[in-house]
Amino acid sequence: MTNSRFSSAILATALGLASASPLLSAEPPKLVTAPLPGPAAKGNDPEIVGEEKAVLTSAPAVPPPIVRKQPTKVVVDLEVIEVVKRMADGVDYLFWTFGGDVPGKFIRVREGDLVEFHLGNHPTSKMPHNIDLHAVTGPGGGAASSFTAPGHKSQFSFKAMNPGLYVYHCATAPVGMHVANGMYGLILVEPKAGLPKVDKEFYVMQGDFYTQGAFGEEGFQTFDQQKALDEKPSYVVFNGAVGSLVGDKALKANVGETVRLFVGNGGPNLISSFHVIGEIFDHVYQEGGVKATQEQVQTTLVPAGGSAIVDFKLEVPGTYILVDHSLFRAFNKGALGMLKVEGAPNLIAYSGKEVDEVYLGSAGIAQDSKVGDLEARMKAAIKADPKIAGLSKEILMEKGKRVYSQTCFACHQPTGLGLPGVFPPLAKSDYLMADKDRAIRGIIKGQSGPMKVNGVEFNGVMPPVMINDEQIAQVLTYVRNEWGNTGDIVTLDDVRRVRAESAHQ
Ligand code: HEC
Ligand SMILES: [Cu+2]
Repeated sequence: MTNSRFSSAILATALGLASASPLLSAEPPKLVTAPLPGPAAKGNDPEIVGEEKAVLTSAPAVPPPIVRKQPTKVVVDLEVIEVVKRMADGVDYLFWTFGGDVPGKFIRVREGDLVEFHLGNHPTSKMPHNIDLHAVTGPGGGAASSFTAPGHKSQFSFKAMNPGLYVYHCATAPVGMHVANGMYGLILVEPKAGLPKVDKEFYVMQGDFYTQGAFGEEGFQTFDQQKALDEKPSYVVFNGAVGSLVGDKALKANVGETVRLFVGNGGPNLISSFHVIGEIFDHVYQEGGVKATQEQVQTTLVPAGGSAIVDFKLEVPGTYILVDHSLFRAFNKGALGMLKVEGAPNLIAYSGKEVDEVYLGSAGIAQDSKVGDLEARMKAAIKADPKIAGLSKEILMEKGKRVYSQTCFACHQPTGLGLPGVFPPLAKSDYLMADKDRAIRGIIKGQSGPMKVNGVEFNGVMPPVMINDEQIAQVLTYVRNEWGNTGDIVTLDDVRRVRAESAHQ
């Protein structure tokens, strides 16, 4: 029953996407059809004075507190971009991001502000995206008004009526997949009176990730729908990657300072038991509300699609470890960060030695070790040698997998099984395996008209795929040797020969 796991929503997106990607059709269709409402449509808000551009920051930075005493119009300009980035050392993933990083940019406005939101979707995106801000009062939280095709920009406005720390996320179908790929961030609507003054503020957001390979398995990793359905993540991390808050990238503060953490959880599935080893939260604003509802807290729950604000004064120098206290996530899946506190020892509060290595060394976090470093250098050296790179079928396969998961998977599905009646399967496809040259031609020139795959007729249109000859060789080597297929390598020469031949026809 492999196909039962593709909902009709996924089908709809796959179909929508087929026409939405600029790489797949000569002319990107206009998915945003209605003219966007101009300022006149917003209604006149007599409270609003002036206008400013929102300061947006990447985690762990937080925009400065708002000192303004009156509401204003705040223009937020946020760009969705799909980027391949490091998930762990030696492990890459195609993240879908709000602003280039996971989590998305931190947005800070004041209660009563009118937020004019501009959402761009980078032209290189393969997918349409939108944004649902939990801070918005209104159906969909902005989702319907912000649905944006690649290479387009949408605009909508909302009044930040309710103060609090809110999650925002993409809500384009399949929503779970967009969120699982990193499409979330935080927006703080500061209460009119502001939050109590602290010395340092940081942005920490947890997320669970589902890759085909197990934790730490090297290479480019693609999204695993089944693991996501089963809620069995291979990675649980803070700020989008294993080790994003350790070593040089640790949060830094000094003894005597009070630190506030804006903690979010993008999910899509897990609830976080957020804890800082060696500290007690002086205040917790549970679930990101504006009241400090608890004092002296060890661990606070952060729901998927929710947040918490915590603050604490630092009395003792040393390294404090941020974890999801579901501890296998921390020590085996990446949900671990550090806060390094400098200052004079406080022998009354705490007498003795503390050792980071106890927490990290045994956890096998490769990026902190010499071995990890040497391995990375060895890999770089091998990669740089074209003879080795070109000869290895495994490398071709790996590169092909990458092309596949950026270009073909949306139609033929991550499993290669296609969608019945719409996209033919590549897994165990007799049609694919029967004729190598025909497969190359199909990618260069596109294919349409009736064809029989494993005895089943398809009559659709596959537009020409705009990838270079090397990528064609890589992706065809991959699909002809994956999912139970066994074939030979498709070489660059094969592709060039077919291209030359078909140019004469
Ligand atoms: C926009 C959706 C779409 C994308 C993207 C796409 N294909 Fe297809 N593909 C199709 C459709 C539809 C057909 C069937 C065409 C027909 O019925 O004539 C097809 C047919 C095929 C076939 C022949 C039938 C079979 O199952 O063996 C192969 C091989 C193939 N595609 C490979 C690829 C590869 C490799 C990529 C990525 C480089 C790719 N496709 C990208 C939609 C797509
Ligand atoms: Cu999205």
